[in-house]
Amino acid sequence: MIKNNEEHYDASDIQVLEGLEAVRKRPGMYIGNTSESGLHHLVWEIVDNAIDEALAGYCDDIEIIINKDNSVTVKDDGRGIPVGIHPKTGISTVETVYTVLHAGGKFGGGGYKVAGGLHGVGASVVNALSEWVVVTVYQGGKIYQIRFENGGHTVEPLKVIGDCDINRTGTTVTFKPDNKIFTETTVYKYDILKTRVRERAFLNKGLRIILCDDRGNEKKKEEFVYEGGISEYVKLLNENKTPIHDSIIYASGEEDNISLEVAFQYNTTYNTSLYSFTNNINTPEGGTHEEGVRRALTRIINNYAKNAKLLKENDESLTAEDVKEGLTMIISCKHPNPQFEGQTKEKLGNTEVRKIADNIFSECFNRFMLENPDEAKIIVEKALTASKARMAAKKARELTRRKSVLDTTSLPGKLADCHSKDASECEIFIVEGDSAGGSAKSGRNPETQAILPLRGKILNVEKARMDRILGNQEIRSMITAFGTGIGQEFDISKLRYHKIIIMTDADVDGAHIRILLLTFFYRYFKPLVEGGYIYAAQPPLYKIDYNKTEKYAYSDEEKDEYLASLPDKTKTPTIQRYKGLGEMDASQLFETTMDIEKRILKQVTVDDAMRADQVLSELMGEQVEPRRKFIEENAKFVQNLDI
Ligand code: 1YM
Repeated sequence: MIKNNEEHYDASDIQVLEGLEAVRKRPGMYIGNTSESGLHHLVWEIVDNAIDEALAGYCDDIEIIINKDNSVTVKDDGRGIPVGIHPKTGISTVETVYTVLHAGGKFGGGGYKVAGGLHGVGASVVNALSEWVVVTVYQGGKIYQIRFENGGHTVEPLKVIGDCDINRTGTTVTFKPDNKIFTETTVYKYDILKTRVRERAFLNKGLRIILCDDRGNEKKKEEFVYEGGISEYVKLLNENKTPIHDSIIYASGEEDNISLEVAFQYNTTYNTSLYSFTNNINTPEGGTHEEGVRRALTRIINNYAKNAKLLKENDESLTAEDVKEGLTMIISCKHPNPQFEGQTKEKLGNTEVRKIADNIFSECFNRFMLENPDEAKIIVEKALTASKARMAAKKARELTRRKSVLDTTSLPGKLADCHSKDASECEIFIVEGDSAGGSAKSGRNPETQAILPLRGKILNVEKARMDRILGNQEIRSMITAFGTGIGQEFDISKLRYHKIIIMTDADVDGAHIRILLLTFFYRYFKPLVEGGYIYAAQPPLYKIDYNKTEKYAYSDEEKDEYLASLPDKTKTPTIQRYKGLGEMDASQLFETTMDIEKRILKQVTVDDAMRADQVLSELMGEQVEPRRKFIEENAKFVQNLDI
């Protein structure tokens, strides 16, 4: 009954393979890239099919196993992918789902559902990019299996391989990513999978996902299930912050088949951690679900403030900016037909959602405010304080602008600027300390390299508002030197250097200054971080003199390797450990750390904005304990600059 590809190789099969071949030719179009994130993307495509089955109400448990050979197994206890012949393709539905591009749930025509990602195209994409895939289906008391190899070629068509309990149903998929496609790495990282697994468990209240790592001697196994859903997520995000009220406020509802859930709580910080999702997919650029909720949040807090006379008749209304200070919020929307917009398709575009989100959220939040006057007052007062600070910052900005401190025409005195005006070839070194700054100034290539020395530690922007930040001299120097302006005036086209290079000592203090700078850049110059303009210089840790040759080592391993490679140790090498940049003279500093030909630069990247936000608020925020833990664990030189 089930068609065997090898026996009946016809035109439609050729078409099928051409489809998968297209995926192999341009994998980036389907999974973003073929580096680490693309590799992990494969797992989500399979897991999301299982989650869809859970959302449809047929599946409770999902298990993900990283196997010893770095293949991944995903199991669910849903209905099992249909095994019958598909009317359009004439082959089993399982095989169709795994070999026909753009198949997925939709092609059944059965008004499919709330999946995100590739909307069911995923299975065939994973198959196309795998060395082999085995799909097992438990259905009607039988166990079916099919095997694909070498980018989606069916080598063993679907057949019954045994019997099972009639009540047992589900799908098990194992795939091994093809190392001809994933040339950079085929090794799965437990922590990357864990973050996303946990996120999906939060977003789907009650869903149980088990994650196992069968590699290594000690097997790992964790279970993720959150009966409290996104409210528990907010609780976790605020774990290292100090909430200003007890409740995690929760709103939910459904209108026209579109459902919305919101959970939030305010904390004492000045930052906003707002994450929105549509069909379990993160929408970092926001969209109509976010707009609706923000609009309602601002309106309700304003109305409450006016009614309670916390805001006087003639007072300026609270703005959306004011009510988001210290806000931790998750918005999760489920939509049968989401339209994603924007350059990276990370913004929800459906216009009808704005009103629906506003309605659902305002009804629930209004009720909360009326029923909990104590908490309502705390929330309003937080927004009022933010509003006052905003006005003070505006004044400070106007004042400083008049004094032309933020005016790019008068550069800070400490800046040794470069001659070139072509930003694309210009770089600025932000240097710790005046003495290293001096060496850098005399050692640099003045044509393209500018030096800005910083005195001492810069302000921790995580713990200060805009008005104080603008009052800080070191920060003002940077803003002026960069040329872009800050806040609403930010204009990336005015950036004066396409490389902003942090150059600090290779010690704990240096690491601290670097993280202070990164926090500042991330919070106030995010486009510079996202655009890849921020770098960290890597000065050497050791100078080794041996037999009249000098060698610089940038890590302990490199030093040890070099020492081990020395042929004759009758001569003793002299090892100098550099404690600070200031120990190098101008030419050494240039040669080891600044010379375009020889230096090592690390570009600062943000793979995961949400994690970066968490790490920064943990590290730089109010609570001391997480910071102490981090410094203890990272007291050496922080090697990995991905924040
Ligand atoms: C470990 C991966 O793929 N589970 C899964 C997939 C499907 C179904 C159940 C399913 C869906 C439907 C009906 C339906 C899929 N089916 C299809 C298609 N787990 C995993 N579990 N019956 C079963 O959507 O109507 C695509 S995915 F297209 F065949 F319906």
